[in-house]
Amino acid sequence: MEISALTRSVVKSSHAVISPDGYVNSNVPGWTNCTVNVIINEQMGAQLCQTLVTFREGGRLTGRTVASQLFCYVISGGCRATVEGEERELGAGHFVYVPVGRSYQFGYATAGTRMLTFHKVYEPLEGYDVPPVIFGDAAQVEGPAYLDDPALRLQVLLPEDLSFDMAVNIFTYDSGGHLPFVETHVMEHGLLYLQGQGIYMLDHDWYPVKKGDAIWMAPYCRQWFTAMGKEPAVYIYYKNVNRFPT
Ligand code: UGY
Ligand code: MN
Repeated sequence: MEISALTRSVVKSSHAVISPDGYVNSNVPGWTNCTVNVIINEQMGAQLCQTLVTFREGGRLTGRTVASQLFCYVISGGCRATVEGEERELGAGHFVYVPVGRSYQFGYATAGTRMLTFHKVYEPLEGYDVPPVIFGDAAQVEGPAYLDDPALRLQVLLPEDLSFDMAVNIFTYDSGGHLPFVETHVMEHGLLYLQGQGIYMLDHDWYPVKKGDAIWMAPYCRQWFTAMGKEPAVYIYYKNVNRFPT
């Protein structure tokens, strides 16, 4: 029999690794007939929120963004998104950016559809409008080599425009590919593995990680990753960007 007192999850002040074995569901008003796992949020010291939503038959997310903007990415399955009256069918790899002050609804999902969400309080920038609603498909986003290393490819899903204060990128590492140096930076990350496996170093603790795992990295958490195994390792991650350091 498996020992139920074991987990790979770790929560520290500078980082967290959350493996799915510890999930406990949350009820979110307006989000019905679905399982919601709040994986990262301010309770652990983060300044972003990251959730994983699994739709049941008739599942629906309905609401209006207020202080926080919302980024949704369909991991598997499909659903219909309506943002401020604009309607789109979404499949795996499709994403939607919902700026502040917009109504949204996600519904008509096939049972078992899984969606990742990132939420961040929007910081306006003088001279810039609030960004528009964006619908996209990761398969259509180019993935050039990262820092000239052909083993690493980076897809930037949101426009690199100062009106945005968050970025969401997909990072693909061929097996054996690794970050070229230990990053130490002011930006925060929330991250979910979409494929593969490898070893993440977070503040000099070493973690085996794989598809389904999530990571939170606080500002200045030292970070390095190498991919292992037979297929590329792929993660999607959030980063706060483009604002004056206070
Ligand atoms: O954008 C980044 O900071 C990225 N290179 N960090 C990471 O993957 N841990
Ligand atoms: Mn980084």
